[in-house]
Amino acid sequence: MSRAALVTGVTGQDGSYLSDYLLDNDYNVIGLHRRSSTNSFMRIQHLLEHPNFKLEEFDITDPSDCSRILEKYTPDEFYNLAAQSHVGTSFKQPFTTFEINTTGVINLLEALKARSPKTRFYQASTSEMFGENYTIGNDGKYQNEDTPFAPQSPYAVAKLASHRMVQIYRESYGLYACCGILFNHESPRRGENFVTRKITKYIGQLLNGFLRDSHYRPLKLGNIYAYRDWGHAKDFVRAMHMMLQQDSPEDFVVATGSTHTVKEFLEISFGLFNLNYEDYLEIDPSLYRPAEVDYLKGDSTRARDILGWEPEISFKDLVSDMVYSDFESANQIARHLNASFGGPPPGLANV
Ligand code: NAP
Ligand code: F7E
Repeated sequence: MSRAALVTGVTGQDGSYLSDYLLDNDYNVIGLHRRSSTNSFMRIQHLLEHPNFKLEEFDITDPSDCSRILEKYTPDEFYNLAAQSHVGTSFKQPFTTFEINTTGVINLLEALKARSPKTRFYQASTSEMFGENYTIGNDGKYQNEDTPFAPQSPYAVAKLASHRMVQIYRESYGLYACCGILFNHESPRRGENFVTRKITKYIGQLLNGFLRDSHYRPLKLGNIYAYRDWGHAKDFVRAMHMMLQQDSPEDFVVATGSTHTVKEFLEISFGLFNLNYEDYLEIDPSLYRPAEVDYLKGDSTRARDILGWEPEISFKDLVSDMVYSDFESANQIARHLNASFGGPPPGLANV
């Protein structure tokens, strides 16, 4: 019989890829999304007619909604991917960030305990919890399950609080609940205000004539010297699923083990078209964060040994997947404008 999985954050990057993956593996997927006055289904448009996919309105900040949904479905697996996931925004909206990323998780844990204690629960924890901390080994600096946490943004503190709450509910009430400490993962479905997608979207617009002449604007970024361990979201959702298939629940670091600066991402992505990013970049100090995480490089030896997880998509392939996808999207819009208006794209600054 097919297993049932509930996925919060289904309209987000990971929720959409995880749904694809679970449906390919014969699950019934119930995607939980918050009500919106506009269409937020862009990333799951292709799933809306799938016979094993269903949507339910849901808000993690409402405890009664968490109880209702778990009582209604008592699913085999529950993936909590809902979050205010932007680190920069968390400095401006610390209360909202806590409400969603911490209180919301407690709402779910309480509902699981009362309504569906046999459900296997996955929590989306993050490498941001390490903050400035790292361990020094033979291959230099890295973070793994033994590296102490030192969060330095409201986002990271909120995620660390929920991370610990999941462990407490696991240890105190015997829930099958675990946390994936995931390092950055990106894709063509990445939100447009994360640095990788901001860069690739800019390149797509530039190459398709949207930034010509009086419509030119530079690419404005903040700190380009931060190191991130960037993987592909498609690889990372497989690890989430693997974590819920173990005999007993455990937390795992999931990372590629390679790290690159934002500057390297710029060099490689612009370099694919023989462009020099320095001709387009403007550093905007207003985009610096009040506190920055300078260096992330994950060691996922435990995930590789115990789960058998390996990333399959390299950093270079990730960058080109994102760049060519944004090139193609901008190109389609340009072609449509050409066909409709009989001329070149009218230099829209922000399509
Ligand atoms: P994302 O694209 O920003 O998606 C976040 C999702 O959460 C969206 O579907 C959003 O819905 C939903 N959401 C926000 N507030 C909600 C609420 N009150 N009730 C119900 N749903 C709500 O994030 P992502 O990149 O897919 O990341 C998935 C999870 O992994 C997040 O928890 C994130 O913090 C964590 N994480 C991500 C990374 C990464 O590199 N991507 C790394 C480590 C951990 P709307 O569409 O309505 O906004
Ligand atoms: O920033 C720098 C910025 O916002 C990466 C989330 O998924 O991964 C993500 O958090 C780096 C930082 O991702 C801009 O200062 C420079 O050093 O793409 P980001 P993040 O903060 O690493 C973790 C693991 C999560 O859990 C989060 O949910 O790039 N940077 N200039 C910029 N960043 C942004 N967003 N915009 C800029 O203009």
